[in-house]
Amino acid sequence: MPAYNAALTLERTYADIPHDLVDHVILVDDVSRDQTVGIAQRMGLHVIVHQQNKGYGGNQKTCYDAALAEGADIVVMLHPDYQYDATRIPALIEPIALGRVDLMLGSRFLGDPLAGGMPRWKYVSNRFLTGMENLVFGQRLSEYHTGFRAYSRRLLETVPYHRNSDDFVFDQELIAQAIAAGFEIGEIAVPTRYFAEASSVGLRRSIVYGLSTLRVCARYALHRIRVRTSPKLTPRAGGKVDGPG
Ligand SMILES: Nc1nc2c(ncn2[C@@H]2O[C@H](COP(=O)(O)OP(=O)(O)OP(=O)(O)O)[C@@H](O)[C@H]2O)c(=O)[nH]1
Ligand SMILES: [Mg+2]
Repeated sequence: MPAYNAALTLERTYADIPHDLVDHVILVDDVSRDQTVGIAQRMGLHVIVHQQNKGYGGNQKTCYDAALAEGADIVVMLHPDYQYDATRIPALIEPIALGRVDLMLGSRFLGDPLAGGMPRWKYVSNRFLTGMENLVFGQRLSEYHTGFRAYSRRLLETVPYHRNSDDFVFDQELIAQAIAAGFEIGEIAVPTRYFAEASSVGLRRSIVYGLSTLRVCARYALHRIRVRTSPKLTPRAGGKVDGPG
């Protein structure tokens, strides 16, 4: 769980995690200004505290490093803001456990995001960016912008996620890396939940995020047609050697 000011929602989020299936829960705190760390420690989570605010992507880098160091076979990324339904973790990870795909996305767009309270402007921009990404990446996914994902160990060992942005676009860069490395992606439907504590990203940051996402698409396209090879999209040396299935 990449956490930033999650004190009001952390306990609820954690309570929904199926603990018979999930062996280990890591929370990385990105210098929250509230009681996130204290609450997480009291709950007995594996807590890592950043000394400096690194941003959402920087937070995930620490999360995945720690998860791999703990020996995780499958890593689930879950926002601690109770926006995503953690009871869906078994369905989310099943295709990875069965070896069918290496990346799973919990998609709000397979349901009714507007009914779940997604603001209309976010709905429209999500739709637009998802359409562009499908076109460029050659996929048919219903959304790329979810904060509920699962990765196989071999995916995280293969893609050079440390090279990614420390900001929100990290999520899009990781998907581009997965596709460039030839990994299969699957999705399941998850309910949309919007409420005050679950959403802090306003118009300005969303515009930056949208433009950065388009840049990820452009970089991917140039890489694919070999006009400009991108180190970000080149699998790590010493990573997976046998090629994705
Ligand atoms: N590290 C870090 N994390 C942040 C920051 N701002 C938000 N986050 C985290 O990023 C995640 C997404 O931010 P949210 O505010 O939930 O975004 P949202 O408004 O729900 O986004 P949408 O689902 O697109 O509406 C949450 O888990 C936050 O805790 C930040 O400045 N630094
Ligand atoms: Mg949120």
